[in-house]
Amino acid sequence: MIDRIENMERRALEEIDQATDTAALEEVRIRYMGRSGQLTALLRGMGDMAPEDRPRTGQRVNLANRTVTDALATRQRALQDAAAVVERLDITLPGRRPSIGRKHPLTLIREEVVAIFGEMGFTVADGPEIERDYYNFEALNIPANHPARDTHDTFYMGGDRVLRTHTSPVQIRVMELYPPPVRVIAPGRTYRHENPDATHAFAFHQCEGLYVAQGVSMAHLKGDLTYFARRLFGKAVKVRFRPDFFPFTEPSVDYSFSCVVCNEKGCGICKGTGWLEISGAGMVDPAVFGFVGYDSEKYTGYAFGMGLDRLAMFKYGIESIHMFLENDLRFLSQG
Ligand code: FA5
Repeated sequence: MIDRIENMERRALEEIDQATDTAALEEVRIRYMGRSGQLTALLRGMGDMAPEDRPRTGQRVNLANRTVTDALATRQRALQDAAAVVERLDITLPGRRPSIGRKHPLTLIREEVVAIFGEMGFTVADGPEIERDYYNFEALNIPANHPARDTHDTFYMGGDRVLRTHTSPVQIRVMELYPPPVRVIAPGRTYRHENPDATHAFAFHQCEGLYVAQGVSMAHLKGDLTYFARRLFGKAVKVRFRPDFFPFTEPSVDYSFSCVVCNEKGCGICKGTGWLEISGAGMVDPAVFGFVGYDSEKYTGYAFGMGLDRLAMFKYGIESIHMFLENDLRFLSQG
């Protein structure tokens, strides 16, 4: 009798294991545990058994009953979970492409500017965004009481630290470190207390340029910056140099491009003027050479500081400078 029970239990467990869906499992349950199931019949037959056999056989039947009931429940859960996964995993759906992102327009323009000046022999220099007053102002010939400080109001960080208002302090740092000749550009972020409009932001980007050697003249400055404009925008772009003033250059100019977006007809980007101011520039003031110990009788140099955001606006036809730092993916994923 015990053998019969054990065989039946083994068969039941095997069939439970082989059931591949809940309907097949239900059939197994009915076969063994249903009203006329094989195990049910055994349980029922206990009463007809000889009294001396009843305890042992009864125990074994009860054990088989529990084992099969548990196995049925476990298999039922496993089959239901598997069915749920299959429902969730629709293999007919097209795959999802991972988003790998793309370069920010300011990164693109910086790389292009670095490449063009690189061809012209300029290497890249760097300086801190939290700058000392001395480098941002004093050594650039802007003493504490100079009116030029008004247009360069900034965030004062305590002590003599300021958020740099332009990339020009990198000029001083480079000249302190290296004797002439030097030929560097220095792209980076700059800050000013500014009334924001379409072309002015309180955090923006400049690229400084500095070329000091014997015999550098205004003709080099104009030639190199004209070449740069044509490399970036093609031969059609015109450049304009107008007299300007910076305490650290003499003479000084402002450097503008004819608007390639509207062909000088006037648009939102050039504010209807047909021109876009890109950069300040000029011949390095001998007073600046005095701060870094360069001999101004022997060496001359030109410097410029161009707005990278303005260049990118121009190049990609972007109407507001503020889009660069808003991190709107609809803007950043174009192009
Ligand atoms: C300067 O910052 C000088 N350091 C440039 C310079 C360097 C002159 C070396 C001579 C020699 P300016 O304030 O004009 O100059 O700024 C230079 C350029 O930075 C501007 O032509 C413009 O393109 C950009 N710029 C200035 N202020 C902002 C601003 N708030 N938002 C966006 N771009 C700006």
